[in-house]
This record gives sequence, C-alpha cells and structure tokens, in this order.
Amino acid sequence: MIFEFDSALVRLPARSVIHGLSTPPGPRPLFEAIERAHADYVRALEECGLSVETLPPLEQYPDSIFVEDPALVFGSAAVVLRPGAQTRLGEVTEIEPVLSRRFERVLQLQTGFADGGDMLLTPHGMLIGLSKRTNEAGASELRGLLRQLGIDARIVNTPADTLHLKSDCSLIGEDHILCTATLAGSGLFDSYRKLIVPESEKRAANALRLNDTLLVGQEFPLTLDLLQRSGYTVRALPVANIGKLDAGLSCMSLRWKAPEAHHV
Ligand code: CIR
Repeated sequence: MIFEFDSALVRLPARSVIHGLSTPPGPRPLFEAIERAHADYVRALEECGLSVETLPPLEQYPDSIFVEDPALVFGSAAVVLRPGAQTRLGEVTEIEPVLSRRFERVLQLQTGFADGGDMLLTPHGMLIGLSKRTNEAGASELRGLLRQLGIDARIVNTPADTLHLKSDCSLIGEDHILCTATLAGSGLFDSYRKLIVPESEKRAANALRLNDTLLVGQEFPLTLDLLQRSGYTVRALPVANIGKLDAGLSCMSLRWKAPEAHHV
C-alpha cells in the first residue's frame, strides 16, 4: 500500500541551514526554530510508527536537511539523483554510501538533473515534474532507471511559480490529491478527486501522509479544517521557518517500507 511506511532517514540541520536557498531571497530563518521544528518532525514520524535514522549535520551543504531531494527510495531499492541546484549536487556523495548500506539495489542518475521534490509516487506510477531543478535529460534517464525497478513514470510540467512539483501537491488518499488551484486547473490530476488549498494557504499543498496520519503545516488552519472535515487524521507541525527556505514537510525525510524478510 502506497502509504505504508516503517522506516525513514532524516538529516539534522547544520548551523549553515539559515543560508539555505530561497527564491526570492527573503527573511532568514532562525537556526533554533528550525532545530525545534526538525525535532517535532522526527517525533511525529516515530509516533506514526516509523523507525527513524538520523544522519549528522553537514555544514558545507546548508540545504542538506532536505534529504528528499538527492535520492528516491523504495522497499529494497534506491536511486541516487542529481539535485539541480549547484550548491546541492555534492549532497549526492554524502547520501550514496548511506543508501548502499541499507538498500539491496542502488541505481545512480548519471546525467542531467533531478530533485526528489519533483517526484510524486501514485498508485499509477511516478510523476516526474520538469522544473527549475529537474530537466529533460535527468527526467528521461530517471524514467529508464525506474523502469528497471518495475515502476512506470510519466514526465509532466511543474507550474512556473513553484520550486518543485510536490510544493504544489500531495497524494493524500489512493485517488485523492491535495493541491493548489493552479495544479488542479492543469489537467494533471483530472482522474483524481481533488482537495484544493485556499489561495492564502498555497504552501499547505505540501503535506505528508504516513500510514493513517496526514502531516500538515500548523500555519494553515483553513486547510487543516478542510482535511479534518474530509475525515483525515491530521497532525499539525510547524513549517514557518523551513517555509522561508521554500521547503515543506515531505522534504525533510526519505521514507520507505522495508521488504518482508524471507523465512526458510
Ligand atoms: C532548496 O531550494 O533546494 C531548499 N531550500 C528547499 C528544498 C525543498 N525540498 C523539497 O521541496 N523537496
């Protein structure tokens, strides 16, 4: 089942996180606030039933707390990506040995660029969003790698004013998408039921479903209310400071369900 998870990797924020990328450059977040938000996030993952491994901070990579971007993980396989921001490409060298220890099979993107934030796994396969960070070369090579893992992928467009595809949408049920009005109008999710976030809460579209719980930014009361009234079990978490770095809840972990052990 697409929402079943029992394991996650996270990386502690480095002090340099306050210099992470943001477009346009806006007010800087506070380190202590990010540290607290990260601790709340890890606790939430654990309370959702995930066993969390915490990687050490990397001062030389301010955005390395956002571990979702340099890799994709599945039950027994992982794909090391090539983040499209120049200051983030080196994160690949840091995450690769970690994944090689944990996953039977690790594939590696060799050309172009692709960020994990542009990858939305659905029951019908992976959507790969072309964006400022994910280009045609990276997307098409990635589609081939995913095919080797038995996963179909479709290359789609990310709205122009958005960092990543998943900044604007999250799969919250097997056929249910939480998304911005722009993405709802794009036709991409015409075969899904859609819950559209209010214009004043666009960043609420990046939510994270883990098992039966939906993690949602606590700064988005209208969206929280809509989700609760739709019957979701919601847990609100602070995102104001990571939001200053264009990030949301999916960005701070890699999540998977470990394959069943084979007994003989
Ligand atoms: C960046 O611009 O790369 C970071 N400041 C934010 C990355 C957010 N990651 C994500 O949405 N998956």
